[in-house]
Amino acid sequence: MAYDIIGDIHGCCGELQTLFKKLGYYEENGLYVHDENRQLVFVGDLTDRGPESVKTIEIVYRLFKNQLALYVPGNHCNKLYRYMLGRPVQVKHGLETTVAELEALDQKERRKIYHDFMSMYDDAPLYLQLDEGKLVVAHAGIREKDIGHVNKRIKSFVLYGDTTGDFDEQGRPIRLDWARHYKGKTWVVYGHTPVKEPRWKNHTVNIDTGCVFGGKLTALRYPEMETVSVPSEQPLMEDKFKDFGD
Ligand SMILES: [Mn+2]
Repeated sequence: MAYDIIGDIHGCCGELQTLFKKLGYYEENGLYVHDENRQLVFVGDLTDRGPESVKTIEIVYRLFKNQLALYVPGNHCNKLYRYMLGRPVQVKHGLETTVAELEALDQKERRKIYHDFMSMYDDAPLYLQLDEGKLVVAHAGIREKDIGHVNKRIKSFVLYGDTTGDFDEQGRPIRLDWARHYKGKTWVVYGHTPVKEPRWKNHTVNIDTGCVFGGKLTALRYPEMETVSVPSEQPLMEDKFKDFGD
């Protein structure tokens, strides 16, 4: 099986549909299909900040339910899930846009979105091991020694990344550069930290090219190991991109 792994969407549904077409998928009965034996994989963070989070959930859910796509959760998915469960989460850092979209729906539509998103989240693994273990897809990455394992610490790393526990002056968690020290042969494809260009470091690729911040939406074709991007329709917010200086 070949895969098209899609980076953080954050409600940028127009760009997602443009990317599907560029990758050779076409619409059929509300689904996106490909004539070759390829499967879509979503690296998480479907919603928040962008214009169409609800529509993005629906498209990804339909693909997932029909076994046309795989999905792993991101930190924003985890928070939306906890919000839907009625847990006391802070409706900020982008969640407010998704909540506003949900509140604009009538009760029946809202119930359907809750059901669809929560059932997909419930059925998703924390991260994916594909191609006989040669490929891992994990939202914020994973350490080599943790591949094949799941516990609370690994869950926090995979969803939130390699953080110090400290925060910067804007209140954002300080993130460390795990990929720089990654020595595994397994390819790790991930997102989470917006970068201007896909970042190749050792056997890792960060495909979060900050679409919601005016960058682009990127897919990685596996096993070809080629990236395919479409430009963002959102205004550019230069300060949201991380420059690793490499
Ligand atoms: Mn993200």
